[in-house]
Amino acid sequence: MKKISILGVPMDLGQTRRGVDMGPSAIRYAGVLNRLKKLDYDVEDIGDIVVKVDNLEEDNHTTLKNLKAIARISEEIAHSIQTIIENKRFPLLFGGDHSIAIGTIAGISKFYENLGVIWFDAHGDLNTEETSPSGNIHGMPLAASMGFGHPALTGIRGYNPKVNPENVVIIGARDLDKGERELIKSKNIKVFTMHEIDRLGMTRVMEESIHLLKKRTDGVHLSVDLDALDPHDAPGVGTPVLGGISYRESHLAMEMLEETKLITSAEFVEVNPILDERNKTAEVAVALMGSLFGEKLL
Ligand code: 4U7
Ligand code: MN
Ligand code: MN
Ligand code: MN
Repeated sequence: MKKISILGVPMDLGQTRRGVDMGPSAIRYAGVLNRLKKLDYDVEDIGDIVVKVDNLEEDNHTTLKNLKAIARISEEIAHSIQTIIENKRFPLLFGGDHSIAIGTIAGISKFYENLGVIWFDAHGDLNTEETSPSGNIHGMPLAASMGFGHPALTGIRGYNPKVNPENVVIIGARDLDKGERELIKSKNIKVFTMHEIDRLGMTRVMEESIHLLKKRTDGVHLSVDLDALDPHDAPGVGTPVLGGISYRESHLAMEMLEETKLITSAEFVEVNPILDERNKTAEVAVALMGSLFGEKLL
């Protein structure tokens, strides 16, 4: 695909640290447009989804924070994505917290019989209302996309589930809650934890992930939470966890995905400029996009 549409989602309602809503600006400021144009893509920036909340009415029937607002914005994200794909363009989203993935995947999955998802993250994002220790919806988007969780989140666009657990690969996990571990086991979800990355090396982890998804899926969404990387390389995130994927390993992963042309949509989330060091994390995100879209040294 040679045509890319960029969509920003300045959403911070899925968690409680301020600043992640500035992620899309920080990523643009880090020069993403020129970087992709240099690679000969037809790139259009369609701007940001409006995340406007007049009064955050709390729903007394749930412990989920900002549920109604997130559900509404997810519908809008899904709608915008649908237009991008109908126009035969590659959707590239900038977050915002990871709850945006509920809307992204809801918009994408209608176009595929068997959508695959690669989820780079320190976390599983597999919580539900029952298992979540925090009530923060950014810890739930992968569960919701597979049909587990509150109906207001699983039912975006009126159908459910969006992804089959067999078509999901999580890479970089090192912080999972009890309920997430149980869901991984009961649904047999493929997870390459940091332990596997250390042991097998990123090359084999990516080869296995690609092999698994290639034979089963007709499209693959790439969801990159910048906290998958080690906080040393990506400090500007709300929920950093020590011992993550290195800058080089993450590039290798993007390069291998580029070689296979497997990826049909992508999002880069959880960049928080307020917690960052001189926009470093946004720059890392843009460098990763460079590799994902075919930047070569020679
Ligand atoms: B992110 C957490 F409890 N699991 O649910 C939760 F550790 O999108 C963290 O991956 C979730 O950054 C992190 O609140 C969500 C917590
Ligand atoms: Mn995370
Ligand atoms: Mn995440
Ligand atoms: Mn986070």
